[in-house]
Amino acid sequence: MFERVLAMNQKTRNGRCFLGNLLTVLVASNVLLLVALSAGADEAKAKPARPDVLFITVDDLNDWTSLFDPKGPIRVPNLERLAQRGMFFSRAYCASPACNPSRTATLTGLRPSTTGVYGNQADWRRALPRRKTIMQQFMDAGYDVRGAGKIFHHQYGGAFDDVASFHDYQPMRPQKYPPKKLNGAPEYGSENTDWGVWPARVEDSIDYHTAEYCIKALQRPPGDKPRFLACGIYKPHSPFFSPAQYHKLSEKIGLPTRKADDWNDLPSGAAKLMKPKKWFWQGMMKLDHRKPGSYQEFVRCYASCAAFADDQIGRVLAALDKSPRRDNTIIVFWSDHGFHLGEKDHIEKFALWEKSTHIPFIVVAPGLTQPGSRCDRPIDMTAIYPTLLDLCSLPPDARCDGASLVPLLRDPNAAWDRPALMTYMRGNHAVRDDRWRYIRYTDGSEELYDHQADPMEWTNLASDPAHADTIARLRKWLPKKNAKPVHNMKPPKKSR
Ligand SMILES: [Ca+2]
Ligand SMILES: [Ca+2]
Repeated sequence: MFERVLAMNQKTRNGRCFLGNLLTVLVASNVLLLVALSAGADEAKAKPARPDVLFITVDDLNDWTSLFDPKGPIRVPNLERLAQRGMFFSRAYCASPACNPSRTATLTGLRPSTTGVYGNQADWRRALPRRKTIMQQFMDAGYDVRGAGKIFHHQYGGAFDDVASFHDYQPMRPQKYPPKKLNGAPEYGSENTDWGVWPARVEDSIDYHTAEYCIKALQRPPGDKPRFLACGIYKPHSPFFSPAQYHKLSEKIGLPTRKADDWNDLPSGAAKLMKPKKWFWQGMMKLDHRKPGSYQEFVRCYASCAAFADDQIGRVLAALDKSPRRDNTIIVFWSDHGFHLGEKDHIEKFALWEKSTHIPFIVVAPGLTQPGSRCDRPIDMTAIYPTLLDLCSLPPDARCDGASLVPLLRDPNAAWDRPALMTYMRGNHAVRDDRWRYIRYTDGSEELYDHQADPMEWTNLASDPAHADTIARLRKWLPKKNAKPVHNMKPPKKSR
């Protein structure tokens, strides 16, 4: 056609045909456009496609697992395999040892002390109406963003689920409870404070459906857009229910190591913050006295739930492995906080000690992380937001409280001056470096533990003058601002 038009133009050249000249201009500009387009395609070919992100979060999984120690009592083979694909962080900590403040801090990049989101009922979205979540940053950057399960804190049947953070989101299924408590202890806690074999079929569990959504999303043929997929696994959160096959895996598990008089050296701030929570431990001891073996069964059921969660994550990872985008997918795996199983006479999270704040955290960044690498630098989850922006070449966000981990992903021994920082309720903080845990409560009382000599945090050294310099050094990292607590969301009125 191009030649034909040129010939036509040749014929009419002497007649100064306006139409011919116009056509010549049009054709020439089309040629230029074609050349430009083909150059663009070459450039796109040369430039690697933007990576997908698989963002997996798990609820209340602590460090008593084979991920931290091959001999660890709770077996998590899929997480071990995941760690072999990228970098495992041995000293990763939550931003706060409760679901809502931890998830809000991780997903907005802002600490509880910056936002005032401290408790599980704190209405985070009302307090931060314009703050973009990490998912919204990826939506703005042209990603297809999907998610399922517990990504934000599950409050009042999903009232905190931020639908604006996803193009498509499948909420967590409601918990179905057995007709009566399985632990045979109606006096111990609520129906949520229960443990045992439930449901009979894996297909009837909450997390099976979350994993199914993610598997189907990974099976979709990749479109034009890169993909951000968030997978929120709910177990091992209470109630500690899982199908029978997972209980078999934890039949022989022992009990955590405890020190009988561990509370003797705790300061006033700890006693005030932790005393209301002591009910669970005291209740457990009474229950175990009345019904011997109850405590052991409680621990076994937590471990069974962790094995179940690991299995569901394994199914999602197997689907990724079958996807053509496998080698161009960044994987981030984290737990929202840890969990005490009786250490320090505490059963729950909601504490600034190691067991409630130490979490499993793995990053697989193709082309950056070395398979099977390990980083021992202390970090906390406010790092995820800036790290993902950095890894995917999205614009940095100056408001972020944390720093990008890319230097550590490149070299796990790179210089890293900042410790991990944790906050629980207003004015209570813990600072963790590679050796020490320093806790300061809102009344000014303190704890200091030397993890080199005392990994169980049995001996509080805060009043020992020999460690005054260490405390002064760590104290400098406490937040300067302690934002006022934001309003709690009111519970919906119960329908009759
Ligand atoms: Ca949690
Ligand atoms: Ca002690």
